[in-house]
Amino acid sequence: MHGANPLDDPTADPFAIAADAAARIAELTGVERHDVALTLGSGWGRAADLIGETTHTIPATEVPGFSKPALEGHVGTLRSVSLPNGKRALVIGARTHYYEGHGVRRVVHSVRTAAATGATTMILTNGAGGIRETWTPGTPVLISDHINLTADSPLEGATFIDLTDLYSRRLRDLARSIDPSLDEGVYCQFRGPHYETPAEVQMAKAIGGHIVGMSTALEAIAARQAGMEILGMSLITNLAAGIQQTPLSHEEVIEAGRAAESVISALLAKIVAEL
Ligand code: 8IG
Repeated sequence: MHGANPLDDPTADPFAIAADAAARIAELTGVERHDVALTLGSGWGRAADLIGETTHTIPATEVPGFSKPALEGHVGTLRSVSLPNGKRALVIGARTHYYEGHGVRRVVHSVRTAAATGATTMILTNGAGGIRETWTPGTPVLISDHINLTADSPLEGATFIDLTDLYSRRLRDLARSIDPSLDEGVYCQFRGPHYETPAEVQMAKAIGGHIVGMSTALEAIAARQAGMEILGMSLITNLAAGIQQTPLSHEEVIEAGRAAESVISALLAKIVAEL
């Protein structure tokens, strides 16, 4: 798709554009319906190869409303994957982050598109900072709940949506049936793209947060609005600022992701096989 993103027209209907995107995916893949969708954040990319057989790889730029990834370490493709259990997965390697400044409609477009393809389960993964000292870099953690610190929402107008059990207890239990050592915690979505100050990390801890990141919460809200069941998982790639004694670096994050990738991707593949 060249030129302007249709989502940048404020009078456009984001759900109509998601329906267009889903129709385009069906046209390019010949797959009428996807059952589950996965957004693979830093460190989780290998899961795309492990969950099943990729039958189609689509550059995100071919699908209405999607844009090129802003960052190294992020992949700009959508994949249709045939799972061993006969289901179909849509793998989203093209996350738009809130900090890119294109607005929340662009951030949640992949989730709305996944729902429009028929997906009823949304798996949201990310790389994130850990507040609990016992979580060394490379630890995967289930997201039990979130605190949205962006002061924004994908919902527009008087759309009141209940967020109790936003991150499905059933799916968390299923994940723990595969790896009983999985811990869980509350994810705080900060706006970014700067990492937190140590004082902000202490604030997050004081208000009940355990994980700090720059994605996922807004996407989860949109997924709930679409009626999907949500599994959230973070890969702790670093301890949050001030919890670890050394400064944070993007290279460190990429490296921790790379080191943990095969282990956590295999874990995620096992979870997907049980859905
Ligand atoms: I990877 O420590 C990763 N993403 N906000 N803080 C925030 N986002 C992150 C961090 C972190 N690590």
